[in-house]
Amino acid sequence: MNGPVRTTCPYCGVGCGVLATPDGAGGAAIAGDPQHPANLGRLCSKGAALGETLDLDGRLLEPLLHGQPVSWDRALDAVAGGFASVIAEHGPQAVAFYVSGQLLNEDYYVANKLMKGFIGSNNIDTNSRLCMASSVAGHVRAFGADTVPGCYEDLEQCELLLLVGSNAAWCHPVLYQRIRAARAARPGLRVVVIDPRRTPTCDIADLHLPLAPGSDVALFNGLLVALAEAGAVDRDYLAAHVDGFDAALAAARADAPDVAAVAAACGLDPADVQTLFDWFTATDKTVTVYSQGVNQSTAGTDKVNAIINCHLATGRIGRPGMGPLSFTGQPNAMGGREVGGLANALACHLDLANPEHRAQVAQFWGSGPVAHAPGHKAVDLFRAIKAGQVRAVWIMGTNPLVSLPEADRFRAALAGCELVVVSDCVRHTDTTALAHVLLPALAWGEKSGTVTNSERRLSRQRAFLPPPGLARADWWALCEVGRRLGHAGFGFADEAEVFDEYARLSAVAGQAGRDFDISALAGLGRAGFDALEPVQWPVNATSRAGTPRLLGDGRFFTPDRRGRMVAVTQRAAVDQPDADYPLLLNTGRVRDHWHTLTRTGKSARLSAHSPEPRLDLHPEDAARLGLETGGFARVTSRHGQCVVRVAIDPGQRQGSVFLPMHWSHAFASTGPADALVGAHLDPISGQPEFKHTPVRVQGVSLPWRALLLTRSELRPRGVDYWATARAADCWRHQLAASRAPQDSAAWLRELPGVDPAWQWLEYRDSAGAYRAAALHEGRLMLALFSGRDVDWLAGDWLVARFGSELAADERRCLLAGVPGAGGADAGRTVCACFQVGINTLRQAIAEQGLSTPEAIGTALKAGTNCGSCVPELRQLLASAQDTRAA
Ligand SMILES: Nc1nc2c(c(=O)[nH]1)N[C@H]1C(S)=C(S)[C@@H](COP(=O)(O)OP(=O)(O)OC[C@H]3O[C@@H](n4cnc5c(=O)[nH]c(N)nc54)[C@H](O)[C@@H]3O)O[C@H]1N2
Ligand SMILES: Nc1nc2c(c(=O)[nH]1)N[C@H]1C(S)=C(S)[C@@H](COP(=O)(O)OP(=O)(O)OC[C@H]3O[C@@H](n4cnc5c(=O)[nH]c(N)nc54)[C@H](O)[C@@H]3O)O[C@H]1N2
Ligand code: SF4
Ligand SMILES: [Mo]
Repeated sequence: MNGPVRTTCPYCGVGCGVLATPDGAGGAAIAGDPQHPANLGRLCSKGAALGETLDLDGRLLEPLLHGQPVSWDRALDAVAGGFASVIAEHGPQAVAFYVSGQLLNEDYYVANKLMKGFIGSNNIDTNSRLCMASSVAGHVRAFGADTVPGCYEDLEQCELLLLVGSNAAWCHPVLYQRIRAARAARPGLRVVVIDPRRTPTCDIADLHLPLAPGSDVALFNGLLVALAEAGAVDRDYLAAHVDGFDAALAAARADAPDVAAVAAACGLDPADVQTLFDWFTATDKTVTVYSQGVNQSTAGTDKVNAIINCHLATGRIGRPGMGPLSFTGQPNAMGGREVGGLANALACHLDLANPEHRAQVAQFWGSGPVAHAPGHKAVDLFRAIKAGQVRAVWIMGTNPLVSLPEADRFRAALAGCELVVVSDCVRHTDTTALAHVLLPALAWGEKSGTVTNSERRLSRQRAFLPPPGLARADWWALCEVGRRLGHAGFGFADEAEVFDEYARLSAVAGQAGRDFDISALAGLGRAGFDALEPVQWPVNATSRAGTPRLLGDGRFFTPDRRGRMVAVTQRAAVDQPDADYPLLLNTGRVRDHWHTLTRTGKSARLSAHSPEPRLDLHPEDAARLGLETGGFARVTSRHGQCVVRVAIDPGQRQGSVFLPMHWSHAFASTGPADALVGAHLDPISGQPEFKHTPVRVQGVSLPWRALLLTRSELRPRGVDYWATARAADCWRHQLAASRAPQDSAAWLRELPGVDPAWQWLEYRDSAGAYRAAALHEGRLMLALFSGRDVDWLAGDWLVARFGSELAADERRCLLAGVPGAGGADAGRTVCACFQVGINTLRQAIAEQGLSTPEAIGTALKAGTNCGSCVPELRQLLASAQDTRAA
């Protein structure tokens, strides 16, 4: 047994330190790193389950050319040859890279250098365009650079914390836990959540403002007016450091003159608006956190500046416990911004529009001139592919056919592209299906390099597993293609050398007066790189230990070093509901899944919390549409449609429905939520509007329901609806159809991977129920429960039967549809760490009279490890109380 390797979690932008202890058999024990400043030992449910995602099932382990295994040499020759011929015929603008915030800084750096320096086009963009672009654009407008002023400690040191368009309880859980702990220790810390939905994050909120979708600019403009009227504006600070106050205030006044106007524009209770304004006015130590409810909007950049305006006007920026703080999404969303992975950015926060900066970078690289025109931004890049302007694309570390708006339209575009290269760790995704060349990448645990989190902290991801099969690092594949294209400057021996060059280039940026400067990390050598401790940039000659906060001295990164307030006006979203599409589709995340399910979908524990996609809607909308929890609806937008399970959720805002972004064609017949979402972009940042799609929702009758469990993975067919989730030792499929298969027994035997020669047990009744189980060598291979009365969530006891050989009495119980002795159905998992189901919880609450999450913890352990389920425990307690009261 080896000792623990200190590394960093590959999921969200919190960037938690992880201790991984390899077990010598391809797995590892996972624990939080008590010494990492981001998490101080904590992990959330996803981080804690990392050990379950390390196996090689479904991995891409060799290069494929048109689906056939080939050597790396042949695959790389094909990539380089294909790119070279397109460039020769159509010029460098006809090729592109589409990369990802899940790459390491070293991968990102090399990709950017190859495209911008040597291929000579700026056609490299990243999925961070879908994620952080509005924050970047807002920062640049206000600060002159993409500067994140604050740090995580500010969340604990403030007295007022606004969470705007952030469901941190589920999406940045360890920061949420830190806030919760700080609030418990210091009841003076007030929390306000600004989100159209009542999310689990509201569990710690002193005030929740369920604003009308897209109305954030009006709210913060109203706040600016209120600050001015209350005399809370810091005139001395503005005079010394910031321009634009008068224009910003005038725009705000025109928009949101008083509380009544704000309440009307935002659909809020005026008293709640007043409370927010009073608290903000009275509290110096205020932090405003924002995330995708702000960024993913056609007014995203304006929303960011409306928020920053209020901090600039009060001088609350870059000081302990004060400032705007955008939570980054992916593990290296921040790093991608730093290396210049966006089509309109240059490396190291140098300015692409500045000819001197471009010349300095080209000189450092020894490359040809860097093109001055920005490249295609994500959505425009896929439009350019559709239009035949971009003919060769290399997609790396992202699954755009699930995550881009108008996903189905772009699927058709990619299908028509001359050369599609995809680097991924996973063999089958919606995007790898269209690759001409597939390159096997190292996954977390195997790859090595650095990532940067939401507070500008660089941490090492360290390898603790050997590279499997022929998988190689992404930076290596990029270098090999660079060399094959005949370019010097790609002879890096390892990732430490890449990092060293990156750190040296940042010295050029530092000397040019830019904020990003990690020059003190140049010259570390391999050993120093391996020993690198987490550190916040800038880290240079004057701040060798790193920099927790920036901008506190009132010096910004504009040419005159003054900050800018930006006049912004509330704008209606481009696509508005109408009689045909009367509801608004909001999309986002669930607690235990990550993006397109390629990783969390491997974990039974994580899949148990949300085993299938579901459409959440408000009880009154549901009643009007005649929909019930567990039923089905067709959701139709101007771009696409899907059939999905329905769940009634009083936390939805009336008129809004919510669908998670995670499910792809690989996991459910529903397909990606993004097939429905229109590609409307923020005019400044180019970020798409993911949270504001007009839709129509209609009930669909699928009375035939089935729960199918299979030992091996399969994609059910011949039904109207299916969703597949990993379970312990089997796969679990929820099925539904408008009517039963004509011959259920035959249909079942014809499913892929099912062997009619297995030993079959079958049961039919007069009401149309059909149940079947198939055994092979004493083991359960498949079980099906179908009929009108099948509870769509039941079956945990049946799943457990796949774990061992079946005893004779268990065989009898199988088709009875009830658990055998000692096996109550725990129901859908609520606590992922201790596998506590909703039925178990409800029963214990009722029978033992439990009334607090702590009492539940004592009785069942639920909620006592990562704490991610505590908001749901509280909801269960509240609904139990309602039941008792009724
Ligand atoms: N569990 C989990 N965690 C994750 C991820 C994951 O896939 N799964 N992904 C990571 C990534 S890449 C990202 S970017 C982050 C995203 O983290 P978040 O931004 O916190 O997550 P989302 O669910 O996308 O959206 C946040 C909230 O915005 C609200 N919202 C919608 N419209 C509006 C509006 O007009 N105004 C306001 N104020 N709010 C609005 C939504 O109701 C939603 O609750 O999460 C990261 N963490
Ligand atoms: N409707 C809707 N759509 C959205 C959003 C939303 O809120 N609503 N959110 C948007 C946001 S914020 C984001 S960040 C995107 C995320 O969307 P994507 O980036 O498309 O989603 P992932 O599933 O994370 O895709 C990452 C892929 O890279 C692979 N991978 C992981 N690590 C590596 C590596 O080191 N190298 C290589 N080569 N491959 C690797 C994984 O196997 C996976 O296939 O989705 C966006 N789309
Ligand atoms: S909070 Fe984010 S970084 Fe930390 S363990 Fe959870 S997913 Fe990983
Ligand atoms: Mo993201």
